[in-house]
Amino acid sequence: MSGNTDLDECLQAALNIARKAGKIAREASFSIMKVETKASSADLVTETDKQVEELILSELKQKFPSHKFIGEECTAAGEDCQLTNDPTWMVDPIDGTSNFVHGIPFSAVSIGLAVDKTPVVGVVYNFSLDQMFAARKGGGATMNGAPIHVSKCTELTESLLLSEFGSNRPPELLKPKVDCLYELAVEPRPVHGIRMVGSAALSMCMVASGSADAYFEYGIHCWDIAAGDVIVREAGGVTMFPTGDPLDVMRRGVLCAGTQELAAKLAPHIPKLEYERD
Ligand code: LIP
Repeated sequence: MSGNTDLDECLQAALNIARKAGKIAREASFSIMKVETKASSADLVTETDKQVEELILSELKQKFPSHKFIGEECTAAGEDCQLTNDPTWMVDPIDGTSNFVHGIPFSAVSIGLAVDKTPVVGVVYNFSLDQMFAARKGGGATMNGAPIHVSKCTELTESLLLSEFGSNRPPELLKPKVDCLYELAVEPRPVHGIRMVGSAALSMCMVASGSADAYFEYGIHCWDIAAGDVIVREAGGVTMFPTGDPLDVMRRGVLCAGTQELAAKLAPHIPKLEYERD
């Protein structure tokens, strides 16, 4: 329980809805898509994003009528995006829409629930690979029902990192990100590697399951990271704002890592950027 919220009931509902939503997205991935752009020419949306979000929100609203809801596509269409202390669901119907559009099987339905502004339930479903990541506060994190754990890596020179440029790329935002990746990758003390996998939610799940050691990104939104936040923490990892400040899901940035030591070594390399809040 978290206050009056039954977290097991919420997790079970999120799992059922994510599976149903993922089936629709997986089937749509084999058809011709109508692709539109949103805030920039690299910020994509398809009919399936909208259809899947409608399904997820209507099912959640029916089951939890007293809760609040934030959805990526409703927000893009002008609906309010406000996080209060009330139980609030944050939904990204297809996180990794560019991958989805280009046929890369690495996109996910992401459903998170926050209470008192902190994520307490998270489900991330890679519907192409049929990988269901899930966690609730105090219950550990799982992938397809089996426990997952972060890596124990504490050294940048032994780490595999994930990051992204994001879809909004004016020179003043892109340049510091490119410079930061250069500094981390260049000899004589390079990291093992830096990958861009195209989905914030799945990047966080890769950290949670130990295949990546840390992930950071600016410009993402609360619906990209709410579910991943609780999954990483329940898998034993740490989450924060990229500067090392406590995580605020509305502040448009995240750094997560398997260990606090690695996060502390990585944070000073990341530029200090501030986006307009969600
Ligand atoms: C995506 C994020 C990704 C980011 C993209 C985009 P979407 O979410 O998961 O990390 O780099 O720009 O925001 O738009 O596919 O749901």
